[in-house]
Amino acid sequence: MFSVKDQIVLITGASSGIGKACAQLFAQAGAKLILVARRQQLLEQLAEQLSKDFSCHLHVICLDVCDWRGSASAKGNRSGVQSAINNLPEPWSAVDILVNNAGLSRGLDKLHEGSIQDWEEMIDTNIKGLLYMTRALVSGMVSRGKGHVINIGSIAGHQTYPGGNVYCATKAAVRAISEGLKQDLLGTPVRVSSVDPGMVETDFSKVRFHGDTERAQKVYQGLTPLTPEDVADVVFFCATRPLHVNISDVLMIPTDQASATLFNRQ
Ligand code: NDP
Ligand code: 8X3
Repeated sequence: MFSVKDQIVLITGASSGIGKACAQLFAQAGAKLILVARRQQLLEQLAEQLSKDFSCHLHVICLDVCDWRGSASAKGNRSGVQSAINNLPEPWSAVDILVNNAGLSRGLDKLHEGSIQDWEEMIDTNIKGLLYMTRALVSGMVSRGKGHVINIGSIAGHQTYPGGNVYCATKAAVRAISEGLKQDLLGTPVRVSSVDPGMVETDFSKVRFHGDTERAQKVYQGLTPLTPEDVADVVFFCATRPLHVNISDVLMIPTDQASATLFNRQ
C-alpha cells in the first residue's frame, strides 16, 4: 500500500460534497492538503476543523478553476489558475496528488430549450477547469517523476439521460481526457484514475436546479443514494495502491441504481 502521509494533495471543489469528504479522509491519513474552491469562508471553516481534528498541514486557495489568467480590477487582483499554481509557496509547490473534483450541472432542459449560460458554466467548469488544473500541475509531476491525477467523472460520462445533454457531454469529455492523459503519460510514473459515481446526495441537485431545494430533494426520495464519503473511500483507495498499480476507471453506483435512468424507489 502507498502511504499518503506527508504527500501534498490538492483537491478542487473542497468546500462541499465529495471534495470535502475527500479532504477529511486524506487529512485523517496525514496528507498535506491544498483546498481549492470559490467559497473562501467554507474552505477556511473546513481547514480549521481538519487542523483541529487531525493536526494536519493545510493551505487554502480561493480560486475559480474556470479562470486561467486571472484579472486585475479596481477591487484588486484576482488570481487565475496559472498564477495561483505558479505562485504556490515553496513548501506547497510539489503537488503529488491532484483530485479534479470541482464540477456542476445546471438545468435539466431539453437541448433545444436549454440555457446558453447554463451550458457555458458546465463546459467551463467541468471541462476547461479540469484541463487548466491538469495543465498547471502535471508538467511538474512529470519533471519530478511522481504524481497521480484522480478525476471525478460520472455515470453521465458513460450514459446520456433525457435533459442531461450538455452535462453528460462534459462528463464524456472528462472520460476522454482521463484516457488521453493516461496515454500521454505512459512511460512516466504519473498515474491517472477516473472515479465515476452514480447518484450521490450532495448540493449537486440544488446547484442543478438553481437553488430549488424542494425539486433537489425529490431526486433522492425513496432510495438510498451514495454518500460523499462512499466516493471519497474509492478516491482514497485509488491513491493508496502500490505505485505499480493504477486504478484506471471505477464506475460506482448505489445498490438502488442500475443505470443512469433506472432506480429502485419505494
Ligand atoms: P457539490 O455541489 O456539493 O460540490 C461541488 C464543488 O465544486 C463545490 O465545492 C464547489 O465549490 C466546486 N466548484 C464548482 N464550480 C467551481 C469553480 N468554478 N471553481 C472552483 N470550484 C468550483 O457537488 P458534488 O460534491 O456532488 O460534486 C463534485 C463532483 O462530483 C462534480 O464534478 C460532479 O459533477 C461530480 N459528480 C457528482 C455526482 C452526484 O450525484 N452528486 C455524481 C457523479 C459525479 P464553490 O462553489 O465553493 O466554488
Ligand atoms: C451526477 C450524476 O446521474 O445526475 O453526475 O448525472 S447524474
